[in-house]
Amino acid sequence: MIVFCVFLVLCYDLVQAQFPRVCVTEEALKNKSCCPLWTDLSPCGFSSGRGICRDQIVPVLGASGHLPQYNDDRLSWPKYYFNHACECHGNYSGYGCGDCKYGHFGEKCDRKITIVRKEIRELSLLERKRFFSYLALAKITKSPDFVILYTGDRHHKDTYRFVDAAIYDVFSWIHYYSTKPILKNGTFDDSTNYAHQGPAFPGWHRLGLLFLERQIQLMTGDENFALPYWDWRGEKKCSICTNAFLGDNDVEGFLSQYSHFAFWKSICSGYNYDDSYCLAADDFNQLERLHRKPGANPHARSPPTFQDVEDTLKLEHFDRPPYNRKAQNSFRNALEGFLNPKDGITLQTTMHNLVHNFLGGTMGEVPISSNDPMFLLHHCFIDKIYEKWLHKYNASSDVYPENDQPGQGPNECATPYFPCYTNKQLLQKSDAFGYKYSIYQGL
Ligand code: KOJ
Ligand code: ZN
Repeated sequence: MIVFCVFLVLCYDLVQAQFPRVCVTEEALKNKSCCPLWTDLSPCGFSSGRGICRDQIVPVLGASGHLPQYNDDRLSWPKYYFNHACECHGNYSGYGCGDCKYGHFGEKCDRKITIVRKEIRELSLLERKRFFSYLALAKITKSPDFVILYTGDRHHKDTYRFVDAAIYDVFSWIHYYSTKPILKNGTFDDSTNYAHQGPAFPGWHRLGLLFLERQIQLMTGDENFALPYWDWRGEKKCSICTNAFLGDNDVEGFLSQYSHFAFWKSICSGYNYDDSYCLAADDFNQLERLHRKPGANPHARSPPTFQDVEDTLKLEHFDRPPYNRKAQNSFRNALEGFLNPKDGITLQTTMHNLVHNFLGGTMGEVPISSNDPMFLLHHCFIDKIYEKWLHKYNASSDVYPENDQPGQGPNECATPYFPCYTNKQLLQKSDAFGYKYSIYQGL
């Protein structure tokens, strides 16, 4: 009993929130309010002109009329947890307006920097070593701002707990949490999720990369830090799966003991039950080491070709009905990899999905794939192709479609990011977020 009480007290202490740490105190959760005090002691830095605490932050629901039947805590994000949040003025941003918009720096957020994301083989030896060192640091540094949620029983909200996590693991958890099946009237629907199989896919992953890149900039003080990408076009095997880069693997698939990520463990791995959120979040011994088996999957022997990328970019419609994995003539569905980019008609595994399957192991398992830093390099390249498409068709927010996918409406918040970025807001060129891509091999 005493042990149990101590456990409860400890848990209580840990109840801080990806959830911003300061917004999951018992009081903040009870009031559903995330308007933290800035150093001037006013909520959202109101007295210093940084922002204001607003209610009714919950976005308009998507086109679907049947949404109220869902009882998923992520639906209409972040409504279940918060209905008061900061609205920041000018270039101020972040959950408490204490940070700057992406691409802006300085006390007043008036210094603009555009960083350049390069192909990993374009980095100098020093830049590459710095990248690996920053990742190592992000894997062992407790996130100062965010905590993660776990539970063994999603039906019972009183079992939900918030715990500390490393900066990299917060990023990884965000992807995990977005992919769990949707709870509808007490049963789980795994035909859809908040980050994939719909028009939110490119913008959702863009925001994830921005989030981690910014967290690393804040952790290191290196404002010029940019994530690298891996241009996998035309590769027959994985050229960066060497110990000087992302790591070799043994016959079982585990990363070589001489590689940078040899002893990384995957958060939320070990179990994948529908009714749990990251069951083993606080049990390090249950977690799997990273593994990969590039080229071993007979259905995914090699990554997409140069022509596949060209063909994907020829699809001019951002997305098409039914706005899911069955969509035809849809740039998004070809890029995500459910659609043959050449004919725009045949449903088959291509592009983004093919690279996940080609690498296999951790990268091939949707809920935990983000634990492998290969995810960053792969998704940066997917984001580069998305960026090419945005420029080619001079596209902006207004082409983001109304659709029925939960959490993927144009005015819904990308789930579970906080503060809110609407899905349509993430359909705009990368200069709005302070970064661009190097030209590499003609792309
Ligand atoms: C892992 C993912 C993903 C797709 C696949 C393969 O994260 O989005 O694996 O389909
Ligand atoms: Zn994903």
